Amino acid sequence: MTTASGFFAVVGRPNVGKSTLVNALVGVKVAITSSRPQTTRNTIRGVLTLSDPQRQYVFVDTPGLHKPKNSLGERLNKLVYGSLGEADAALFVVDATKKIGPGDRLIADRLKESGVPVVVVVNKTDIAKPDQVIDQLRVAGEWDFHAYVPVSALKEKGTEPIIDELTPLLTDGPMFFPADMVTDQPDQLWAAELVREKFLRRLREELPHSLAVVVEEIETRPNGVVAVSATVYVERKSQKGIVIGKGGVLLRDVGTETRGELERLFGTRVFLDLRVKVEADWQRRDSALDRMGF
Ligand SMILES: Nc1nc2c(ncn2[C@@H]2O[C@H](COP(=O)(O)OP(=O)(O)OP(=O)(O)O)[C@@H](O)[C@H]2O)c(=O)[nH]1
Ligand SMILES: [Mg+2]
Repeated sequence: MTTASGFFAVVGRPNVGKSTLVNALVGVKVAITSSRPQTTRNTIRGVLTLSDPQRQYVFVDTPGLHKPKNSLGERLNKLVYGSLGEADAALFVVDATKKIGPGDRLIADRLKESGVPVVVVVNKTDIAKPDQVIDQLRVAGEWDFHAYVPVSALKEKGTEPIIDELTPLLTDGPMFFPADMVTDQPDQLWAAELVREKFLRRLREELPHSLAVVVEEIETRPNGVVAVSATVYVERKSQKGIVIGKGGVLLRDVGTETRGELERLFGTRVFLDLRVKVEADWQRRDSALDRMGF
């Protein structure tokens, strides 16, 4: 029996819905999402395996491309363009409710240079006016890319035509992942992402950018409980109190919510130990970024 597979990089500006789209395409939550720009900080592979004929689509979620303000931003942008090197095609996500601007045009140019086929995904059609969607398709149409698909990633509407566009771009050959695997992200990274997601959804303004979460250990105890120890890093002492919250309420709520999600994932009781530490200006310091795994 022949099988086919392909790697598809999902790129675009911050907050356009790339991670939401990857989750919708895979059918399982494999990437965290939030209304804060620059939620995604690494490449995350989400895998969709279909049968008759057996074929595998590997979607590579990437950080939003933006003008870098620090070392972290520079590293993230490099990571995105690097992901194009191994991609069979790119999904270029644009927000239907925001006019196409210089940020999108820059990405379009880089995609042209890369030579990979590009499917432009016009997202958030559920909240856009029909005229906005038509306008967006017309303006983006000038780039003359491989295909254009309007979708609502949030409502999981319109994703089927994306798959149809990608199928002819698959290459015959072995599948990269077992058929029941939806991501290759290790539990340790996923647990850290879930903690960060809960903070992103609760914190305002600039603080979300200052947060990083590292899970040091996941250990299954003899009684079956999974013990997870994680450190939440902030950049300044003043931020520590905000992250902990009045009387420790914020930290506790984030812990409870993350624990619930991890218990559903692992199918067993979870003990989550969350600590908060200051790592001064970590977003600018290469040594700190190395240590934190960026
Ligand atoms: N209404 C609506 N909201 C959406 C849709 N897709 C994504 N969103 C929302 O847009 C926000 C950003 O979504 P993400 O998927 O985190 O965006 P992203 O492009 O991955 O963002 P970064 O990782 O920061 O680059 C979240 O609040 C999503 O719920 C959509 O189709 N419709
Ligand atoms: Mg994202």
